[in-house]
Amino acid sequence: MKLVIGNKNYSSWSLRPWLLLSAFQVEFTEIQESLAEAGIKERFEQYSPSGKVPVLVDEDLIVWDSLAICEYISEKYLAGKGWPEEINKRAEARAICAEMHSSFTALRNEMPMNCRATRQLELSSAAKVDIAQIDAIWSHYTEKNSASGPWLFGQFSIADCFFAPVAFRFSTYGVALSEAAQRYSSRLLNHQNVVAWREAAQAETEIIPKDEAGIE
Ligand SMILES: N[C@@H](CCC(=O)N[C@@H](CS)C(=O)NCC(=O)O)C(=O)O
Repeated sequence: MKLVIGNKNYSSWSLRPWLLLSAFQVEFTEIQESLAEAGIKERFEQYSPSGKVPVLVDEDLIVWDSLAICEYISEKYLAGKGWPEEINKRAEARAICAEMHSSFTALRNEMPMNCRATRQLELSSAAKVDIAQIDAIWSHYTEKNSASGPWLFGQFSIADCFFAPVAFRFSTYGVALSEAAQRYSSRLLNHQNVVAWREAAQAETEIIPKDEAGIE
């Protein structure tokens, strides 16, 4: 099975399925395509009609879009363990992943994932609302599910994979969080596979100017 990803420093969507596969020790081959070099459309379309990464290639099956990829990995390789076991938790986990997938646009636009950088930014009020909402999600679910483990739904799940790129963003731009959200963010950033991703991102040299926001 192959997972096609972009630059680790910048590709927030790629991190999600990469982290799921890595954390659950599912064997896969990583193919990296540059988001900086010319010809993205042609290069990416050799893997999927979406012309975007990530893409999962499993024999003759092609799955694109990070959420669909994580769902497939969970069903095919994890016997559903990518999601919480209990139905209500599973519904909540899906809700916050869907929200992360479709919303928080101001945060996404103003704070591009840039793992290796430390930056200062003037944020819009819309981005501040997004940050407060994510802080509330992290605080609420870690507290509610703390009896079964330290992650959003106790055990590590797709929900944690979906918020790992946000933890990188908060770290890069020095975002102040509540105590509970900061504790969760630090835990996520210290997850061994997240550390491995950041180390690989730091070793990359390509620069994507539009994703270099803020001042050092
Ligand atoms: N909704 C998609 C978004 C994928 C996406 O936008 N990927 C970016 C890289 S992080 C990309 O391939 N950009 C290339 C382009 O848009 O030309 C997902 O969840 O996988």
